[in-house]
Amino acid sequence: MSAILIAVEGPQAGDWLAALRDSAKGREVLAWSAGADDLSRVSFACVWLPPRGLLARIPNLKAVINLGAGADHLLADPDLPDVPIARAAHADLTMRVTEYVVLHVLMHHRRQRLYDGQQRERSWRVHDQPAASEVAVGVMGLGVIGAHAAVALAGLGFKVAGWSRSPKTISGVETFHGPAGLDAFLARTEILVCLLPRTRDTEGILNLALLRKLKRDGAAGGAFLINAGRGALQVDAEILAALDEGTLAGTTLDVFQNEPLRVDSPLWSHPKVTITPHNAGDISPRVFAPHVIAQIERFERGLPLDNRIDRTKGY
Ligand code: NDP
Ligand code: OXD
Repeated sequence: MSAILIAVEGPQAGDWLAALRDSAKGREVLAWSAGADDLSRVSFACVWLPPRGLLARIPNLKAVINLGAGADHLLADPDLPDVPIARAAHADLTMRVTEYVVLHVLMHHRRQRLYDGQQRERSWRVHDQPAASEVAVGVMGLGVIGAHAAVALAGLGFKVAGWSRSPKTISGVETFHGPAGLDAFLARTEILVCLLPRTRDTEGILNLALLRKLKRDGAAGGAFLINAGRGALQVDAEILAALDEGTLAGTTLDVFQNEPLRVDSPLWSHPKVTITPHNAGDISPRVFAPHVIAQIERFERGLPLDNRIDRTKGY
């Protein structure tokens, strides 16, 4: 049986190796290390943020499994071999990101940052609280995760819309698509949730001009941004400008241009910014590893990979 190479950057590397070895039914699973030279036994690579050029060094590579949802890092490798690439799309990951989105939409909706500040001052003051049904949430990206998050938010009673590249029909969610649908989507949105992939078309999309198109005079009392898509979608300086001029009343950012976020970034200390360390959704290696092995077995039987990346679309 052909071997699997695993190359994972980050704290989950050991968990991925153990989980894939446990699921591999005796198949050889090699952990990549900088000194590894004989990669000729490898047919499949399971990767998260692998070093540039690594995949090109595997002479008999048949397919790549990206162990995260977004494959932008892989696609940016100029030496990426021309083999099929699948990405992680699984209920475990979808639910984790949905939890994150619901948590932060509710945090802004229920003004939790305001009440946290009051608690520090031992101040007992109640503020007006609109119902969810009065507040318009908009989800950019209606893929596996965005569509699920949109439906969950609609289930809480919010007025939910979504924006995608191609037209969609989702029960309980108003849908917009394409560049032509963007302004109308923004004009009705008070809490904007971004779950877009990073592509040539989406880089820098969360800029001041776009944020100024959001609805500020709605029941939420201002416009809010939650970005759990990719850091390259947001222009940090313009987000800060939007906060300072009142275009945004608050933001939650999980992803950044450069991760980890630099210690001297002004985002850390801005009173209207909530920061999390790209943890909206880390898929569980134990849960996903059996699916990775099943994908590989199906592929060896001649079936196509599920959740294959379309290189022309860039996601
Ligand atoms: P999908 O590929 O399933 O969905 C992507 C969505 O974005 C689709 O609806 C697609 O439209 C839409 N889209 C892409 N390009 C454009 C565009 N130019 N204009 C409008 N819409 C566009 O991805 P997932 O839902 O699985 O994941 C989305 C992203 O979330 C990932 O790429 C990743 O960057 C991020 N992510 C972040 C995590 C975190 O921990 N912060 C965890 C998991 C994911 P269409 O449906 O028409 O193709
Ligand atoms: C991602 C992930 O794409 O964690 O960010 O899956």
